[in-house]
Amino acid sequence: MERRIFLRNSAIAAAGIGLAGITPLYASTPATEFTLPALPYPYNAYEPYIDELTMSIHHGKHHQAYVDNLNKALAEAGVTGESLENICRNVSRYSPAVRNNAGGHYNHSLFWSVIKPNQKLKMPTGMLSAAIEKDLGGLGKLREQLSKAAFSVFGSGWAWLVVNDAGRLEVGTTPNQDNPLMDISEFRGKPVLAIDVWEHAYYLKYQNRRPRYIESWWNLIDWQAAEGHYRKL
Ligand code: MN3
Repeated sequence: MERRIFLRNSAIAAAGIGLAGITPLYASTPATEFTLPALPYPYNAYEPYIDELTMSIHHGKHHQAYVDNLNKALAEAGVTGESLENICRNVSRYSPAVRNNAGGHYNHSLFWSVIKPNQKLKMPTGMLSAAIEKDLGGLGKLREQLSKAAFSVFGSGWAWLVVNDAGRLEVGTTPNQDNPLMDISEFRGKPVLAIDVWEHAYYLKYQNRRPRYIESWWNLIDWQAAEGHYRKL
């Protein structure tokens, strides 16, 4: 086994990430039909940071619609057996419907995978922690940069922590349901963390107070899962 993959798998096993919940590997498997990933916790478990009704509509309606519309758009294009990651990487070859819905499915899957209720671990550890120190100047700086990026998205979109082509952590944003894997994206890299700043992600509880939602989101970050994504890269 390649050393990098071995280290990653060991880390995932050590962190207890695996069969339960959303694994970091969901997006690299070729699929004939995409399905909505189940959340590992009930919708009300993310209270008080994200309310039950928002979780239920966001996951059960919005994300489900991206999955359904992606399957429909791929069927219309006669595409089958591609992984979600590959579709994103080569998205310029596909229709706008594939771009919007593959992005929607990928982005939300990643978003759910890095939040967890009753988070005991309040900061990154291991390789991710070291990289945050080295590339961004520490957790405080990451928090500042990513919060600012999330706040700055005009209209609907996402803010990200990624590993860029130079192998360094970088913070940036994408509009709509674009993501940093996409060949059409100005901001490129492999995602480690993602925050959804579409109004549907926070409006029921926070209304126009996007900064309050962003602050709350930091309480839910699953740093073990984020490190799983980081090691996988
Ligand atoms: Mn959303």
